[in-house]
Amino acid sequence: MKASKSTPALHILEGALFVADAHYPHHGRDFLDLLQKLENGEITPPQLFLMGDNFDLLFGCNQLIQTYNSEAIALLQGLSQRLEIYCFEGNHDFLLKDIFPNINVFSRGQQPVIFAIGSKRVGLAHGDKFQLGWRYELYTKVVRSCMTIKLLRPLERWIIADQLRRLKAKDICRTIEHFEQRTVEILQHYDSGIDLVIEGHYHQAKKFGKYISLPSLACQKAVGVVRAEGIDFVPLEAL
Ligand SMILES: [Mn+2]
Repeated sequence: MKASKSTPALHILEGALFVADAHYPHHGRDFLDLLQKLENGEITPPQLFLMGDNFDLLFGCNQLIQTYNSEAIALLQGLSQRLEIYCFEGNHDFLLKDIFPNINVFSRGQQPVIFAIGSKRVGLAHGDKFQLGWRYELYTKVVRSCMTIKLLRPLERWIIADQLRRLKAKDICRTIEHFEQRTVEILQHYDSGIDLVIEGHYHQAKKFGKYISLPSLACQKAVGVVRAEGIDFVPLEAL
């Protein structure tokens, strides 16, 4: 699917904060700390972009999984009353619209979404949409369905505990070989009028031409901050 050429309606503001792939709580508590700093006014961005997989496992249509993330969920729900928040669902956190009624949530199917930074057209997505093959497509459609999740409810304790154990042990911070070549292929899914593509998912914290792979909060301990119609990678301690 190519990103549409329609005029962008949504603007990304100077100072907007991009947070991706925190994989909370299994790979550090930085996401929770960051939400607390937003809550107490230590950090005051004009907008917050959650680019996916900030929760290591969270989905709607189920109560049990929310109990593992209740602190961060409550903070986000509170923040969303007074801060403009956009959330791009990832492959670890999805079906989030009901959990966060005041956040602008974009499902995988709605991504990429075209925003504007000044005069630039910017495509935003979590990053798990392109270059993955039919098996992943099928898996993702089955798993990200409220009906599937409700049907599996009798097994929820076993499935969730097993998933959490597996995710906790996962090595998520790896440098991808030949990543630049992959970004060329990803960019082919966007129309040529796009000036910039910002994605998470790959945890690379690298820029190749129009393509920006955001830092992972878990791996690089950094976020993206919009400055001068571009995006800078800023270490957490420098925020
Ligand atoms: Mn991901």
